[in-house]
Amino acid sequence: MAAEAEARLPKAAFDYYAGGSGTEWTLAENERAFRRWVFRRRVLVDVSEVDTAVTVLGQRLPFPVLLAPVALQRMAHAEGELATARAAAEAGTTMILSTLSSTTIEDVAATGVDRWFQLYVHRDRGLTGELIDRAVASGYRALVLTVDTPQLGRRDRDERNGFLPPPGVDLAILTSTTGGLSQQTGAGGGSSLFAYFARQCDPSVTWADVEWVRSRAQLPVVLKGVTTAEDARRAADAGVAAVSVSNHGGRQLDGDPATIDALPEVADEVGDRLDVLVDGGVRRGTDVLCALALGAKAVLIGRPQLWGLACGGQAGVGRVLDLLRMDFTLAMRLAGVTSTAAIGRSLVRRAVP
Ligand code: FNR
Ligand code: LAC
Repeated sequence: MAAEAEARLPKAAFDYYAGGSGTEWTLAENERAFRRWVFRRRVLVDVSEVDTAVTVLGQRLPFPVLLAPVALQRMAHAEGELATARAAAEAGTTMILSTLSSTTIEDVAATGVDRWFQLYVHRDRGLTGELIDRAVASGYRALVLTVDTPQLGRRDRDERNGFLPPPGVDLAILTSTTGGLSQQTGAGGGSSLFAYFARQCDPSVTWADVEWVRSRAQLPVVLKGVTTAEDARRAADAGVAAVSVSNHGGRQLDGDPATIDALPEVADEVGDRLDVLVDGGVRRGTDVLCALALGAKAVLIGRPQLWGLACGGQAGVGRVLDLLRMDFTLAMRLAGVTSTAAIGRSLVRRAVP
């Protein structure tokens, strides 16, 4: 699907979606690392019925895949985030809407999808507080604070392309207040998003702000971008409801480990205190199975939803979710596990190099 999406999309849009930071080592490593884990499957288990459901933040999901926050989806398809939201609703899963989305908080809420809101703290705290209030008023169930992005990673593809969304697509939630991306041109012709982030988003965010977000929202807070036991413990102590082990799809610190390799230390540290999620490089049902075996409650997918969206709008995103669900069910059967609760560390081991 990635190849078909590449053929359909303008180069600058595809490069923004597909690309990573620096040498793109972490980007590639996220997918590659799954191949370094192998299964210890069991045999002669009655797998005629398998239960793929999980509970995340107290809510039952039919299978353990959520849609990661992904900015600017209207570059992939005219319906953008609305198509994604409708597909998520149909599949019964949760969509996490990005602060930098190309559709408003309220329009996505109107689809009725189960929804969380991803927050980028802006330098203007009044504006940031208003974003939180809008999400709360529109029925978003959780706030996802992304903590791996004090500044945007340097993405050479976007710099070279002078990345700017096409006319008519911009930061729908923020154009009226910050001017959005179209106001960022002129300064050297690099990535408009890099420039926006540097000007508008706040690199001084600390643990104290986690408490501010939590008290302002009165919603469960999810920290997205934790990769160490130390920060996971701190997150649990700060009272967050969940963390996502994430390196932002290899778009931030190049040299970050693959998230599937960082997952065990986080899950070991706090898996009994909060919901541990993981995102980065999940492409197959077997990747989902591996993530659950290493301690994740569920996974988030980023780029696969974009490829589905570019190839077929709502139906395309729906197809991606269907394929993952079928593939995960198959993987459970072939591994000899009948419920997600029974998936544990003994199901995997490191492959012999
Ligand atoms: C992202 N991601 C992201 N994360 C976030 O917290 N806020 C955002 O606005 C975005 N925007 C965004 C745009 C694009 C084009 C991509 C590819 C990613 C990161 C995303 O939520 C997730 O962490 C990764 O995409 C997961 O990796 P995979 O599934 O893409 O390999
Ligand atoms: C990105 C930002 C928007 O990764 O999170 O492009």
